[in-house]
Amino acid sequence: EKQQSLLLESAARFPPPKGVRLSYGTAGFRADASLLESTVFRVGILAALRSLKTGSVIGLMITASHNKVADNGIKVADPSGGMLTQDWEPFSDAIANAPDPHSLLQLITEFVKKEEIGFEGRQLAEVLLGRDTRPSGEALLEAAKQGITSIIGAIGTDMGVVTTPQLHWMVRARNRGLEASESCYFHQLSTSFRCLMDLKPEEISKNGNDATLVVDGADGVGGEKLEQFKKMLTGLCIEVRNRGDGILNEGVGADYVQKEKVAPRSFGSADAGLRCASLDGDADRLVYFSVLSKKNNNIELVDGDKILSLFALFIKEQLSILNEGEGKKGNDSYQARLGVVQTAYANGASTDYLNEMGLEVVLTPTGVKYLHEKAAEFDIGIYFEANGHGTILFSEAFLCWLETSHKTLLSTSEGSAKQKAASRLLAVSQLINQAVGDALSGLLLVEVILKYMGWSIHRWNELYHDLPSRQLKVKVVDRTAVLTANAETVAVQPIGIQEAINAEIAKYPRGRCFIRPSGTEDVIRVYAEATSQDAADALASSVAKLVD
Ligand code: NG1
Ligand code: ZN
Repeated sequence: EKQQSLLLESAARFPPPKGVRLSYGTAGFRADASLLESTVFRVGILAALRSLKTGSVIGLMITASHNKVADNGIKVADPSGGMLTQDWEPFSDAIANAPDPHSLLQLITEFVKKEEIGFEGRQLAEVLLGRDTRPSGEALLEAAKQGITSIIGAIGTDMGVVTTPQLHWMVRARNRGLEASESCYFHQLSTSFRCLMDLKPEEISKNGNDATLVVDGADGVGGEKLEQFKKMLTGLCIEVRNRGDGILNEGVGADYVQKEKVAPRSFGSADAGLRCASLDGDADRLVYFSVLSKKNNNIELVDGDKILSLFALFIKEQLSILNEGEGKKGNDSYQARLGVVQTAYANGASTDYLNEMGLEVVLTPTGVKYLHEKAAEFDIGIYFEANGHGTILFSEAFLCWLETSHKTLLSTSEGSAKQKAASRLLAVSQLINQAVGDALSGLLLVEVILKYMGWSIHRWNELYHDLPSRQLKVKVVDRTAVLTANAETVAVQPIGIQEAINAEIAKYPRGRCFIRPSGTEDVIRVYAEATSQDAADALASSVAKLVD
């Protein structure tokens, strides 16, 4: 009773915008910030319910990532620190679009019953809240808080301005009984980074790549945090540009750099040859690049696929050091299953390269929620979207084995190659964010591996040569008219469109092309690949015409 009137009363303060339909999409709700108050309020309710249901801390992040500054959005972090379970997405869509407080209350009542959520008001539900640097963030965070507290017994804890991965990390930490503060996050990352730096081969430490890393902060939260964090990092020199003086994501950031393949604002030919990296607006994406000397603004792009390849190479090497000579005995050895997960946007050359390495490569639909889920099936699962979102997941079973054998190695053969390999893998599992893709932790791992290999960014980029590709977006009246299958590589609707696409692909040697509806924007995306840039461009634009 009391609960019902509290919900009705607070919902009345957040009427939904008229004539707008919102959907949870690839990564939570996103729209122009002015449309989002009621949605964010309602997702606050959902988060409180999720916390009651799971008996764990839940996270809410207010961000629109790489989208323009006027947009905003909200993502939910589940108890593990990962994305909200997909089972709850239909409910989130339904409540976001409920026309009035009464229909909202009805949806909630039905759902609470169906999910058997205890509602005595005695349990304590807690939601950690974070936001990026968008000016609309503060008001939206307040709306989310009001949603949370309209469930009796639920509280919202404001973690302030944080990166998306920091918030996910904090949720995971809290649910493991650890302290969830920014300083703990920085401490864990810097300690494991230091450990990996100390474990690099001696002969390499002298001729490695010691030049400064120049980072584009996308004028968002990531640049700010890195500027603060870099003081805690020894052995790595970082210069952060685009730290928030310019407009967020405008001509800057990982999305811009990866899609346009040009240098971001404040980078130019004077930086030619330097090792540079770019974060996105909420610092969950990372790409590297190097400005080419001759033509201004042209870059050599080192994208998520290549970060994935570098990580896979390093992990595979450590695993084979660990397993050396263990094959036949089989007593103490553990055949760790190493797998990599990509989407259809992965450059074909990267998939070939990973296959040649003998790795198991799995393809999933776009969206970290799908990649993460797949990667979690391996002992060590590495996933990356081409756009730079990804991480490495370690299974509990493998970590447990690794810790035990590391202890044994320390007592029997301290300083041996095997002991060092085990230390490195343990440090990687501490450094790389286990909750979600994290540009800051990914950046530190890239840096340490480059040092370990003694590689420059150019040497790294030479791992394989990207096939020329082109991405286009086509504005359509109804993007839901396109339905896909086989990890989005085939369009099954509208009927006949795939045949027409195939006919275009057939005109180009090594041509590959697919279309899919975006989950974050009102567009159909077209991706094409071929042996020359002209061919990739032509293939993309002829398929874009089919969609239009
Ligand atoms: P959509 O709009 O569904 O293509 C985009 C990215 C995803 C993912 C999400 C969430 C591409 C082609 N798509 O999704 O990979 O990062 O945004 O941010 O880059
Ligand atoms: Zn992002």
